[in-house]
Amino acid sequence: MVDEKRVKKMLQEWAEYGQKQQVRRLKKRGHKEAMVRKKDWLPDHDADWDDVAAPAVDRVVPVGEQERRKQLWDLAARRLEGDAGAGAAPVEPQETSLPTGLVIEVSTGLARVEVDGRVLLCTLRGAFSSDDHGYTNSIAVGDRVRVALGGPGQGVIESILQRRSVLARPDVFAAARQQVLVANADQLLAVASWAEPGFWPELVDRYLIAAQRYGLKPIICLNKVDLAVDLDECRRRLAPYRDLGYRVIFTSTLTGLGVAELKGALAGHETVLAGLSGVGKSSLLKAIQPSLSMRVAATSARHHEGRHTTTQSSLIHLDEGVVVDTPGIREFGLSGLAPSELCAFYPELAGAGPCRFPDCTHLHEPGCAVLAGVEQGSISRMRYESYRKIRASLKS
Ligand SMILES: Nc1nc2c(ncn2[C@@H]2O[C@H](COP(=O)(O)OP(=O)(O)OP(=O)(O)O)[C@@H](O)[C@H]2O)c(=O)[nH]1
Ligand SMILES: [Mg+2]
Ligand SMILES: [Zn+2]
Repeated sequence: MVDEKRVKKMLQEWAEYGQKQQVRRLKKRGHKEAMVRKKDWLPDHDADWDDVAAPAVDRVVPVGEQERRKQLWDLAARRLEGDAGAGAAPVEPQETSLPTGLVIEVSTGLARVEVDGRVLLCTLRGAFSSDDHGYTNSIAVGDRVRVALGGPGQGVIESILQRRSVLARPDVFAAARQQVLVANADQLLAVASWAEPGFWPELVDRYLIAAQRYGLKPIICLNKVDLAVDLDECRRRLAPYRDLGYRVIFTSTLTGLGVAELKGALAGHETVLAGLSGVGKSSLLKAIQPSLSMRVAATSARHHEGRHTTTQSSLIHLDEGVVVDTPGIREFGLSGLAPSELCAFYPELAGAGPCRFPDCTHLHEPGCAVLAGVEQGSISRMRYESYRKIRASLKS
């Protein structure tokens, strides 16, 4: 039996601990502290603890986040139930002798870490400061960490192993700094759908650019091809990507088309799934591996409500390979990119030949080889239009 009181107390202590650490860190940086609401991480909002003065770490949470946290808590409680009695002995934080774990989910100050096949709810050793590495968060999904085992189902992250890659985006609350979304991935699967929501080349291009900047191998997946007149219609639309050498996989979770090919592409890799809400990322994972318990939007009309089914990045094991299902996000990957640098990420534009002006923006100049290429049809108008839109969105 799970001891509700004990779990509640534990989570409360952790939340308080996390806040104190944050206060200390901010004080160090000389921040003025703002009063905040009670931590909404706490499972019980009526929990009687003081509304202490603490910095505003308690941020506005996205739609569905409350529910997700509740689920996380329920899960934590269930895990504790399962692990109760295992009586894991505390281990001395002797760095190298500590077991290594894989971070599968992160929430403010807490992480779920897989260690030897068990999932532990872990706090972060206070010594971690995000000041040390320039990111606003210390740990991310996909991180390999050393964990000191605590009570049943609990642990403390003592250190983070070196990352082979980082996928980041500007922090929503501190635009000058970056937030690590996923650590250690090697592939990025840009998932789009033919319809509901319709194919959006600009977003695919943003993902391709992000993949290149962060050293991930890009793959494009066009899902819901069952909604197209025929497959040729889809092939024609995506031809510019295939011509550039990108791998494009056409799928339908309804007909099963392309699911085996996608499964093969994910095997042996750690892949970040990126795509608008509703394109079918979770559905594809379920099609690849029916045993997964993914949350899938109930109806295909769901995306019109702007509600996200997947609200936070989480790491999922496939029989072969690992994927990180990210919520429908589009901001990542382009921070710090200057407008003049964008062209380099469009090989067909960069290689169009010399323009009359060496600093040509390829937007309006006379004697522009890119504009000429678009007119002649040697450069895809779809790609060029997305170049214009993305360029307009970049800060010079
Ligand atoms: N017609 C059609 N519908 C699909 C296909 N794949 C998924 N859907 C539907 O699309 C809707 C959204 O699917 P999800 O898998 O929840 O989408 P998601 O990308 O995970 O969305 P978020 O979690 O919000 O980012 C669901 O109603 C699915 O049933 C497909 O191949 N064809
Ligand atoms: Mg999803
Ligand atoms: Zn030009």
